[in-house]
Amino acid sequence: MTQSPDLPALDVADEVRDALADGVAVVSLETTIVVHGLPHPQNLEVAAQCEDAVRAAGAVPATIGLLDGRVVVGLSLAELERLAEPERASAKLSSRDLGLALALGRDGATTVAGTIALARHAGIEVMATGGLGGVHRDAWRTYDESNDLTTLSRTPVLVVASGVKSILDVGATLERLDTLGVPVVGYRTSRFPGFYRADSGFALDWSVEGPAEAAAAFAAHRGLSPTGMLLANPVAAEVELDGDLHDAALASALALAESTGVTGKAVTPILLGEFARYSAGASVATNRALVVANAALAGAVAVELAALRR
Ligand code: PSU
Ligand code: MN
Repeated sequence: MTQSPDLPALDVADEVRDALADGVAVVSLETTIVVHGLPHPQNLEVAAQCEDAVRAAGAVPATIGLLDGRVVVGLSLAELERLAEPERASAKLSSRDLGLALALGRDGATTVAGTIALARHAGIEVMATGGLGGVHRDAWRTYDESNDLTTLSRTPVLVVASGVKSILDVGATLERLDTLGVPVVGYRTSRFPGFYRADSGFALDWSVEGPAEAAAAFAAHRGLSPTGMLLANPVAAEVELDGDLHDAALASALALAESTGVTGKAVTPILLGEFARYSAGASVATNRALVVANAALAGAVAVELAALRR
């Protein structure tokens, strides 16, 4: 096989490389949630719990980020801790930023878009996260729509997420995914999950009842389309954020973003931070639980996908 001379060298951890060579299931994990999405030290605890959940399902975790001028696929927890050090000021890297950050030797955490772009190069077909980026509420004016959507539309990776956060325009996000040809499949639900809440208020056309069905759906989709797929896994009822608390925290976060006038990639971290502050950490507890559950589900689906290939 001839490789493009411009294809960046990926620093793939031995365990991940062996798994890929042997057809063992691998799940990629993003790092923006660790570096820019969750407060310290819960961020590192969650990262470790996600890796454990992937392993418990029988798959190998591959946490992705740029560290010391290398694209690392399979960061160790020690490396992840370094990446998250505040002094390092690791950048938030979407797919368009990867080449620049690599060439200029920057450190960076990858978003869903950045992670799936690199996962695809590494040959990893499943990724887990908390929430997908989406269309922001004022996108009609700001054009602020996450690159997660367009990158998912041209990257054949299955993303497991609990929908998108209510800080976004959920309906517009679903419409954009439709336009982009990305299937959205509920996991044991016909309602689109609302991240902190199990039901965002929007219905889904498709649902699957287990990991084997999810794997079969993605395998069939991939044979017919170049896009990725979103497997939408609702947060468990026991850890859902209270409905009234959710609505009040949302109002406060939106007001803060409006009054500070932030734009671009700083918007999502500001909204998430205010949500956590307002809910006195309740939103962080919910966030933790759902991310780990998504890693477990991604592991189970990756195992089924690996079995289909054999
Ligand atoms: N949604 C969350 N938590 C997060 C993110 C999204 O609930 O941490 C992160 C993810 O890494 C996602 C990124 O890919 O934010 C989207 O950022 P932007 O809207 O700037 O594309
Ligand atoms: Mn944006």
